[in-house]
Amino acid sequence: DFVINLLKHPTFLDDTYTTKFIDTTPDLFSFRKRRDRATKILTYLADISVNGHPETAGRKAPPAQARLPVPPAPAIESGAEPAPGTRQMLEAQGPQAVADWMAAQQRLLITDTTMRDGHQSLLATRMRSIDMIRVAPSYAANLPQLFSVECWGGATFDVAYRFLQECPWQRLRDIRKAMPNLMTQMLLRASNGVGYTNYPDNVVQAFVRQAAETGVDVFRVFDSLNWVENMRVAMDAVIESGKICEGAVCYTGDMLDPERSKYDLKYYIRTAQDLKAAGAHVLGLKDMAGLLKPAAASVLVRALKEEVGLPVHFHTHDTSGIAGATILAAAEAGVDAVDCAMDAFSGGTSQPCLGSVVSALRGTDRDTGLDIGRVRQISNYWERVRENYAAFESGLQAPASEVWLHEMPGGQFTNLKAQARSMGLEDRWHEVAQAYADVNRMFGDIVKVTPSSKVVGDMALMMVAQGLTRAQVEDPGVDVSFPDSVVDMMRGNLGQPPGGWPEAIQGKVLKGEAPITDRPGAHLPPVDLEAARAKLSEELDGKPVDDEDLNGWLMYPKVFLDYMARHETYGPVRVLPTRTFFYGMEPGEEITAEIDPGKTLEIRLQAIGETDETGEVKVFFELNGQPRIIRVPNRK
Ligand code: BTN
Ligand code: 3PY
Ligand code: ZN
Repeated sequence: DFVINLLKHPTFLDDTYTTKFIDTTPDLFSFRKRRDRATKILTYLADISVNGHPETAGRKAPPAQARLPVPPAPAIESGAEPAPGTRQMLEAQGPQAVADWMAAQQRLLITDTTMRDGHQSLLATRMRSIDMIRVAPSYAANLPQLFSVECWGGATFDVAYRFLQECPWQRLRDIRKAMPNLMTQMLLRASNGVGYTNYPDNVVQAFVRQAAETGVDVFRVFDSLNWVENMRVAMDAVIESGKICEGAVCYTGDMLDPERSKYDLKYYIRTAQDLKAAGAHVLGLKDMAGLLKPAAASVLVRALKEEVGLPVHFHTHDTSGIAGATILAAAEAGVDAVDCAMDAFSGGTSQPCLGSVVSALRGTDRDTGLDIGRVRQISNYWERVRENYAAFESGLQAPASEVWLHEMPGGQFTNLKAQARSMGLEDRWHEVAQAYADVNRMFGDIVKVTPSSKVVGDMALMMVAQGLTRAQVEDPGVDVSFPDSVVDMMRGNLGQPPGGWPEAIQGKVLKGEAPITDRPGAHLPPVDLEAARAKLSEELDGKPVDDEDLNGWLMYPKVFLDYMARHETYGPVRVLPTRTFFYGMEPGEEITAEIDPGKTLEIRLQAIGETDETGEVKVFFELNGQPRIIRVPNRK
């Protein structure tokens, strides 16, 4: 009876809800499930091979020689545990002990951002999980001295569902498992979670709880207007989870410029003290656009260390080309940890070059203790990986001092450029940059980071597209139809900037409507989580809904449901090599894909047939030696 019931269980009858179930229930009825998932993957391969992938159409293709990247061999005996790292310290002693340990280190601690901000800033966030998970054991074995690996959050969450057809929670779980000695780190947009809008408090709390449970150790929490008041819910939830709460102050403006006195040294010290009072274990100094100059870094880091007393973790972007100097200045001034990206994913709008920082500090009193040879091997792997994402390269060809004009976050740069391209404004990029700067001043000189940066970007694109100047937008006599995101921000729904919104522009945008000035979350009723689970289950034809999926849906309802619908058709395409995922297969080509640990599919595409009168194409495969024919529509 038990077996019959299990077989009739919707999870079995309909194997779309596979990944976690399979991971936690090895071998149960695996024959049927494997076959069905394999058919779905063949359907995906047939479709992409015939029609191409919508995301890479018309874009630069990878070089012909781009191979399946091979990670460096772990420098430990096979089966041996990697050397204990920060993760063991956190597990055994808790977050305060890790913070105290940080502050006591003489060496400069390093966070590797390649798996999150690196590709977010260089490749529009398009890196797939398989390319991360395959190298994670090499990180664990070869670089156990790393402080943490930033590999989750920010824009990676929705992009995984939306464009990569994979589950972000599974990515986190797999990385965590493959890298058991290193702390994982995520970027959390405080009350905006990993989205672009304020969520109800209990949704933020549930999300943090789940992220901690699935595998995040360090939460870098920031608010897009530096409003500490709006960070407490998220910070409290992190503290409650027993993980490390890194409260971040975002750096903007030019601290040593008397003309930008809104964001002066006092402002940063005060905000950092507020973050400490709110319970931060570590202070994040988040320079999302790469605006902090070396001289200012010396002053700021020294003052933060002396007057706040928390360990300081510095994050910057190398858009200007000079951020390496800022890191060295911060190191000299006593910063505790810095973010770098592996060489092949560094520079430009990404983080400064990890190997170069390691080399520059070698033999000094801030020597990082990392093995440069092993860093190079891992970077060589990333170099191969990056080649497969040629379609998503759209960044800077050279350093750009223009960053001090527009102050755009590195993570926004490639995205805004792509948005400009889709509006036919690509060759007017420098006008977009100037408009972005104008909008910032018009809004009162604000912190620009997700989501406030997106609002500024929306407004700038609209002004360039419509040929509107700042003076015209501010002129009460000129009728302007503002983007929805601007209206929402002026209503107070992203919170309050220091000094509030400029009244004239706020009044024009809101047309007399009264804004809120307290916390947006205070106006959002809590979500009944169990009712939400039941509703989602109904949307999914009765499938059981676990906490990870529930949290994904609460954050991104439509994106999540679209992902689930495609998963139903195409199965676990996350197991495909990246080149195959984006370009399909050529006749005669053979690939292997590990569908479950130790169980591989050998797939050969034999031939692609003619399109028949119904518009369908037969694609001929061999799957583990057996012929299989898949019919897909020809949409070309
Ligand atoms: C997306 O861009 O919407 C996500 C990628 C998956 C889209 C699938 S790929 C095969 C099929 N062909 C399309 O044009 N869309 C789907
Ligand atoms: C994000 O929120 O995704 C960022 O990278 C902000 O810097
Ligand atoms: Zn960043």
